[in-house]
Order: sequence, then C-alpha cells, then structure tokens
Amino acid sequence: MALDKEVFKEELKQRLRENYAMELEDASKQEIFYALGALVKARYSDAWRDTWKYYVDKHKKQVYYFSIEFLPGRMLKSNLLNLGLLDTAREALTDLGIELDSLAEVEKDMALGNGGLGRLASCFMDSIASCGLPGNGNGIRYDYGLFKQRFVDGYQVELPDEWLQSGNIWEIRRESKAVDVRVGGRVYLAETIEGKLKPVYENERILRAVPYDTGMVGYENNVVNTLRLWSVEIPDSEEDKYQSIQGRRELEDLTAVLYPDDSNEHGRLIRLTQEYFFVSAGIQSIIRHYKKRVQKPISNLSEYISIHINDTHPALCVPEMMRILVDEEDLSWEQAWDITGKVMSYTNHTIMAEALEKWSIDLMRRTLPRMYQIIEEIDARYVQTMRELHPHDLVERTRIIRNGQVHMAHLSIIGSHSTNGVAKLHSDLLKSVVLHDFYIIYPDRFNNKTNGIAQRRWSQIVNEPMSNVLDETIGKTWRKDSGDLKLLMNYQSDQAVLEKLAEAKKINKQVLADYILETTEIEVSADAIFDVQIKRLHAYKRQLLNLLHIIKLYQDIKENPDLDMQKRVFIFGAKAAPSYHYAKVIIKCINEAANLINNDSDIKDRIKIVFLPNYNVSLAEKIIPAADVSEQISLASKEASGTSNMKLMLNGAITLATLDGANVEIRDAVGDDNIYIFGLTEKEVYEYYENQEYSAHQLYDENPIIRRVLNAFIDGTIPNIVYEGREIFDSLIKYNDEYFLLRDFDSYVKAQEEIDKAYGDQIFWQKMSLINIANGGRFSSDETVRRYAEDIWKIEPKDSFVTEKG
Ligand code: TH1
Repeated sequence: MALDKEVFKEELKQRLRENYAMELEDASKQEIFYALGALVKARYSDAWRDTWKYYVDKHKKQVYYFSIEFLPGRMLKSNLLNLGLLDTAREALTDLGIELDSLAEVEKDMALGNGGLGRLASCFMDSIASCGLPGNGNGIRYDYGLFKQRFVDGYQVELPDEWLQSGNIWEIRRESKAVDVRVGGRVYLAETIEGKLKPVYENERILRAVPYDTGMVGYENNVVNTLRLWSVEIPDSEEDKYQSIQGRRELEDLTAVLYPDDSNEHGRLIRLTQEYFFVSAGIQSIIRHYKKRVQKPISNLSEYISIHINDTHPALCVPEMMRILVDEEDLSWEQAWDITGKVMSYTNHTIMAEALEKWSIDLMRRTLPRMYQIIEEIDARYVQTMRELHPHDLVERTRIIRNGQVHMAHLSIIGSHSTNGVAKLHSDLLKSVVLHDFYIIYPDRFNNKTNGIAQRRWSQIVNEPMSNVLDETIGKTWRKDSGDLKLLMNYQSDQAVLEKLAEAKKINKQVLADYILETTEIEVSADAIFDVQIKRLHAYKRQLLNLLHIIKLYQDIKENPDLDMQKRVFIFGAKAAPSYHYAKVIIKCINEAANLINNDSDIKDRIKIVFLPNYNVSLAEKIIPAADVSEQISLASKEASGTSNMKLMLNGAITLATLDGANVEIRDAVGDDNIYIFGLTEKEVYEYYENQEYSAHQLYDENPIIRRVLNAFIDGTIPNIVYEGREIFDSLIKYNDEYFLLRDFDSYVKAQEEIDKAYGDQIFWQKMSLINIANGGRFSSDETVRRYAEDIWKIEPKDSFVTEKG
C-alpha cells in the first residue's frame, strides 16, 4: 500500500513520541533519524516474515552467500527507494522543514568490508532480493568496521570505526537462534557401541554465536531476504572458565574488528578462528532450519540448499559440512562428500599470490583439530582417486595439503561443483594459467560470472540530476530495468540532451567542489576536468603511475609557464592497509605533491591534487556522480574485475584504462572510440615474465622525461619526502619496477594528452559520456546474480506476490 505523505508525517511524529517521548520540534537529527528508521523497518517487517514463510511453505531452494565481508554503506535511502517511499519521505520531510539528504548523513556507514569484495557481496544482497531470488547472506558482525583514515602531515593515521556507538536501527538480535561453536583442544576418535568411529573432544573452548539479522529489501517486490551476521559471546556454561578479564577479552576480540587487509593475507590465528566461527555458526543454523522446517531427509539437502563461498575465507564450509553430515547426521563419508560437493560453489576474486590463503598445518591443527582431521581425509581420498587418472606431479601440485600448508583455494575447488572468476579475462586466466592444473582435472567446474553493481543505488540514489534528465529523455523504465538505458543511444547527436547531461554533471561537480573546500580547504573549479582514482591503495593498482604523470605535467608547466591545457583536478580516495608500508609511502608522496602543486602560483590552477581522506561507500557516492575521467590503470592481469569502473561509467565518466579485469568488457560495450586504452596487454606482461627482459633502469637512462620525473622524488623538488622519495625511486629503479609503471608511462601520457584534447571539444566529450551511460546498464548485479542463480545455485525467483499489508 502506498503511503500517503500526510500519513507518513503523522507516523513519524508518532514514532518520535513512542521512542523518545518527544515532539518533532524538540528532536535532534539523530532522534528523527532513528524514528524514521523504525518507521521504515515497520513498513517491511510483514513482508520479511511473509518472504521467509513463503520460502518454507513452497519448499524453495535457497542460497546462502557466505562472505567474511559485507559493505552496505548507508541503508536508509536504499530501503526507502526499494519500498517505493523515497519521494513520499522526501516530500513529507520537506513539509516538516527537514532535508532528507542531510538526515540520511546521520547514518553511520556499515563498513564491514575492505573494498570491492565486500561491496560486491552487498550489491548481490540487494540484487538477489530485487530479483525475488531466495537468498541470504552469512557473515560476521564486527564491533568495529574498517578503520577511519585521517592525514597528519601527509601521513595516514588510522582511527577505530565505532559504527555501533549509537546503535544500529536495521538489525535484530535473535538470541533464540544462537549456536555453539567449538574451537581448540584435542580431538580423538573413539569407537561407539555400534562400532562407528566418533570424535571425542577434550579441553575445547565453546563460543556462543549470536546472530543479528538485517532485512534485505527487494526493489518494489515485497521480498525481504536476510543478512545474518554473527557475534561472539561467552556461553553461560563456560562463565567460570572466563573469570579473568584477559580471558574474556581474548574471546570477545574474535568478532571485534575486521582485518583491514585487502587482497593480502597474514595468516593470523584470530583470522582463522573468525573464519571458522561464522562458517560453523552459519552451517549449523542452516542444518537446524532444514531439519526443523524443511523436514526432508538429510540426503536431499542439495535440492533445497546451496552455499556460496565468496573467495576462500569461508572455505571451511567444506569440512564443516562434512563434519556435520558424518559426525552428527551419521551419513557415510561417500554420501556426505557427494552432498557437500553439490551444495558448495566458489568464487575466486584474485590471482595475486599474496592474497592466496594458506594456513600452516600446525596452526590449523591446534586451532581447529577436527577440521584438520577432515581436511586430511579429503586430501588423502583426493590423491587416491586422482592418482589413477592423472600424472603424479599434477596430482601433487593440486593437493590441499602441500609443503606443510593447507591451501584454501584447493580445498574450495575440490570440495565444490563450481569455480568462477569475476570477469572474462580473469576467468580465462584462471583456466589457462593460475588454476590450469585444476582446469585439466575438472574442466566442467570452471565458469565466468562478470561482476556487476547495484544499479539503482549507483544511479538513481546517488545521481538525481542525471536521473531526472534520463526520465525526461527516455522515460522511467530504466529505473527498474537498467537495460533500458540503451534507449539513450538514440540521443547521442541530440544537442539539447547532451547539454542537459552536461548541466547535470556540472551540478554534481559543484556539490563535490563544495565538499572538497569544506573538508580540505582546497578550492577547485567545477570547470576543470575531474579526474578520479578511487580504490584501495595497492602497488598493482598503480596510483603511483597517476602521480608520475601529474609530476610530469607540473614540470611541463614549470618549464613552459604558458602551456595551454585543460584545467584538471586529480582526485584520489584510497586507504592503505595499516601494515602495508609501501602503500603508505605512496600516500605521503601524493599528499606532499599536492601541497607543492596546489600552492605553486606558476601553476595558475591548471592542476590541482585533492586526496580526500577516509574513502568509503558514502564518499564514493559523492565522488562518482561528479567524475569526468575514471582511472582504471592496474597492470594488465592483476585486477580481477574492478567495480568502481562500472559505477563511474554509469555516471558518465570516460574510462582511462589498461585492458585489465572488466575494463575489457567496458571497452567492448562502449567501443574503442569512447574509452581511452593504454599500456601492456596481459599477454605482453606474461611475455615479460617469461623472457625476463624488462629493465626499468634502461628506461630511466634512455628517457629524459622519465628521468626528470623520477628525480623529482630524490632531488628535493617534492619537499618533505626524503625517505619516502628514495623508497619510491628505489622500488622503480633498484628493484626493477615490479608493476611496469615505467614501461606503461609513455602510453599513459599519450592517452592523457588525448583526453586533454577531447575535453576541449565539449560536444564530442558529452557524446562519449552519453554512450557510456547508455551502456552502463550491462553491468547490473541483477543480471549477474540471475546468472549465478541459473547456472550455479539452481534457484528460482519467487513469482511476485502480495503481502497482507501491501
Ligand atoms: C577484489 C578484487 O581485487 C577486485 O578486482 C574485484 O573487483 C573485487 O574483489 C570483487 O570481485 C578483491 N578483494 C579482496 C579482498 C581480500 C582478499 C582477496 C580479494 S580480491 C581480503
């Protein structure tokens, strides 16, 4: 039922009275936000219950998406939109003298993820619900999300993210659904009276896992799925074991903080325990629900349940399912193995060696003894089966336990029926190089699922000016079906439409310019090109290449003060993992270059560098609508997919990219004329690896421009980076430039010069921009999850249905 504006106002006031015994006039923004949140939650609570009941009553197969990270950001506007209440809420609040957008800013970002991987999981949650697919998330409710970033003297400083400080309106604690998780101690096998071998636990610790559920509201379809996040507590039975404060702390630390490493892995004990904790809790609750509600024989499990392993962090799903089926449900190993393989599927998100999870046998055995026993058995049986089919060394290379370590990717592939990459190029690399051995053994298990983004959030919610122009031009159907953005192609030569889109972009740029002034005191012009690189700071993502080009421009202007060029604002947003020294060095250098260039009067505002601190989902929502240029400049083969590339194109930014990850598919979508491609291809990179002929030193010696740029890091040109500048210099020259920055430098510069020229012709530029928007619909995560649902999970959408209320 649509909610009338007047009713909305009354309900809001009512909530304020109930929750705070307060009238609107006296309420703070915080209080109004919570009242509004309560109102919204009440609007979907019936649909939430009904959705759940429907899945149970109709015996619907459900997928459970296991991920150690979820990164939803703020949920107010997204929930309002999906409930069809966004306009009503905005108007009602305006009547009451409140601006929805400023109220929405009260909500703390839910930042239980590092970057692309966690954000993807949240885009999927939105799309799974919006497509009416029966699916739920399973993860960890960290007390502290990803650290907050500040700059002090140009250095990154990390502060805790106390996101739960004033409560979380969206979650429901479900104590009655708590389960126990056992870790540590010793396990041996003893014979039962029936002659079966059963594990006996000794000195283990019992952790209580308490779930907090959040409704995942589908877009205008009355579907509300569940994101279940687990928090650790001390069980009553164990209270006396945890007398000391230190003992309690240690236990409670388990779900205290998110590990802040993106695409990197440190092999720490608490991390392994975290992984087992949410996997075991999740699978136990799935099985409990299956037995109590679905009430089918355990041998039919795979007809009703699918479990997705999002990267290897939840790989213990495989042995944990085996444990429950064999130890607790008394199935034979063979039967349990057959079911487990059918239930599980796995996504690989990276080929970076340092991100591949391996745990030492010793650590695994001490922390999770029963898991280790089961993994050993899986490994032994794998070898036994494969020995008869494949050469000895191939089998050895693909074993789970190898050289004293447990290989989590191997476990995930062997224990599941599907392994997918996240973009065409990445999936091809998995088959041909990274997981080639497994491709020989299980050719049918490999497939591609190109990533996607929650289109409604990344267009209509974040970019109203553009959305309005789209409505006027192609009607409103694109809001539900982003494929309809294609209709915009009919207007690529329509000057009036191009101008309107340009005006919308200008409005967004001014909003961002105001924000930049407010937060950094740097003044930028909305007439300049807004050139954006937003992503985690990583050597392979090559923020440094961006900086090298900026330094070149700076030196060009210093040499030729009248140099004619488009004004450009280089905008960065990036957090470095706290232990990632080199990434932090790059941050310092960008900040010091910014100081130098922004304050040099010779530059006359032709270049500005803005490094916005604390890049997160909410900041992305401000930057992306205002971007003109999207920097996607990772070394080819290293970025599995990327997803900010999709968000930026959808908002009309022109992509400047290497042929890496999903950039390749973006190029295919918009055509060569509407994207700027540069640099080595993935093939050429691999050729260099083979022939070992790359010499960065030689490029430095032979190329005077490169020499001048690099010298700026060590000759005092960029101030205050005595040590950092040397480190950068050495990483490129002494250690031979691992990510081929200098090799790609010339071609990057050339592409940048073309962009400079193109922007001068505004009609030409706007046409490219329009073509990018028109083709952005292809990267909807709705489409992506439909492919997962059909090819991998084998789940079906719910026919739309009507709840009592709606
Ligand atoms: C990212 C990939 O780097 C990125 O290319 C991709 O678009 C994204 O996942 C979604 O598929 C990854 N993030 C992580 C984080 C951790 C470990 C591995 C990866 S890969 C902690």
